[in-house]
Amino acid sequence: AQANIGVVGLAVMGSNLARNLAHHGNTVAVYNRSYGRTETLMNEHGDEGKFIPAKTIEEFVSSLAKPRTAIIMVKAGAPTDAMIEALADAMEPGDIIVDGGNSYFPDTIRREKEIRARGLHYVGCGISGGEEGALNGPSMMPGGTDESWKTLGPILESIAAVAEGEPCVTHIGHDGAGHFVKMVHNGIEYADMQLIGESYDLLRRGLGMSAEEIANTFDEWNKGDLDSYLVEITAEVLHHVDAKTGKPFVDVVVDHAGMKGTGTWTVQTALDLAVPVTGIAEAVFARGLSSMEAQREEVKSKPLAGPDGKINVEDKAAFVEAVRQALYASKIVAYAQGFDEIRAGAAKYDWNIDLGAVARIWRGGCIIRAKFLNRISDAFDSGEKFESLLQDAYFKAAVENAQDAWREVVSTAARVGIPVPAFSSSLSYYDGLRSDRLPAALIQGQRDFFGAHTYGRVDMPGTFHTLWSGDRSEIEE
Ligand code: NBP
Repeated sequence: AQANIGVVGLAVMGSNLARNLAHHGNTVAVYNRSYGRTETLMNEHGDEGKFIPAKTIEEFVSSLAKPRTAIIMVKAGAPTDAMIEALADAMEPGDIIVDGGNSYFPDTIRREKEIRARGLHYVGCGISGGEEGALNGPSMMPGGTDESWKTLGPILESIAAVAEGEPCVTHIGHDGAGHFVKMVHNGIEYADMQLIGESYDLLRRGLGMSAEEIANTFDEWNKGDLDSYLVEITAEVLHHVDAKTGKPFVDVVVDHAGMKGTGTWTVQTALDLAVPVTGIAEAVFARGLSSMEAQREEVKSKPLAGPDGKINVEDKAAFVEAVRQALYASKIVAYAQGFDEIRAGAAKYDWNIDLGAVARIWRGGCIIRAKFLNRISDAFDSGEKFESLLQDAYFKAAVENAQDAWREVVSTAARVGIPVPAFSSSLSYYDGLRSDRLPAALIQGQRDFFGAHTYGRVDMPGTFHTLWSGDRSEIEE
């Protein structure tokens, strides 16, 4: 029997994806650079479905039915390039190469062009959900040609997570669109995690609640508007007790947050597109600050003065509720910003991206899956016209209702000295958007003064410059 799909790279992600494909009736050709991994997969899981193991790339390609479709799940960067090259050499025009790794979307755009020139299809496909998702149903964001989607779509739909009866996969757009959207997904994930972290800090350091009490609070929050995978696992992490010391697990973990680059890419790309993704940027910077070991060590020996972080409130429960509301409002802003970035990327790279569909495929399988994504897809699908998600009736009301609590939390945090960069930058963004006049007018004046950069006037069309070093009369450019 010939395989209808192949997987190249059988480390944790690839082998789980191959098993998921086999569980859903696909015949899966499998290949790994070192045959040991292929043998392990066959020995441990070979009886779970139909696999065709291959020792060489040529054997792998010849076991695939046409159009041959292969998903690459190897280390990002040079290994991915090497496998693409090997597959393209062995395949024929019309065949489909899928990169399921976390590739940087400009690389995907470049590779797609090169592979297309050789008559093959190249699909950059973002896959979210980690190991568990790969095995039991990820959320997938494929790019590539419409023609490749005809073959690949049904295969991916067979293994995707299902949310409200719909598979969590859609054809995002051409060339790098899928990896672009996956990148922004990860950026939003950074913001969401940072916001949850700030909430925890306010409750733990600020209110003096125990890890267990906060775990219970997150369990409660997970039943309402904040119902999401990240809030759920936050509660689990906080409930967990370290077996070695009997202390809360969170207290024995070194407080340096790691990162692999997708958050940084999201912010770099947003800077290029001039889209203010402040929540995501602050989340990336906060991870950076946490890992500035030398500076933080220096402060331990030579403290920088400030308040002690204790929040003294009479009604603790009311403050906990205020934090919940601040978290929800800030989260709405972070998602609104993420979707702004997707919209701007689509405009720049000429992708036709259905934002409602993006929200729908994020409802299951992926790390940012959350009930609230239904609200986002409803907003985009409603046909209502808005530039910012914050103008959608539901989100507008949600943020307006939460804003007193949000302001209270941000000002309290500033007063007692607890850092809330994502909460406060999201609030500033909201106020920036609300402002009738911004100090950008003054900045235009400064720019015109030192660099003759010109400015527009509020009362007439045109471009103007003031002769600052002359008689200060105004000239029209
Ligand atoms: P790794 O990223 O750890 O890569 C290991 C695989 O790459 C092995 O199959 C290895 O083959 C292969 N490989 C390497 Br390394 N260099 C190679 C080369 N020059 N030629 C051919 N194969 C090579 O695996 P992973 O954690 O399963 O992730 C796979 C992809 O999925 C990555 O791009 C990752 O970013 C992405 N991803 C991971 C997650 C996650 O939760 N882990 C989630 C979403 C996406 P060998 O066995 O012969 O060494």
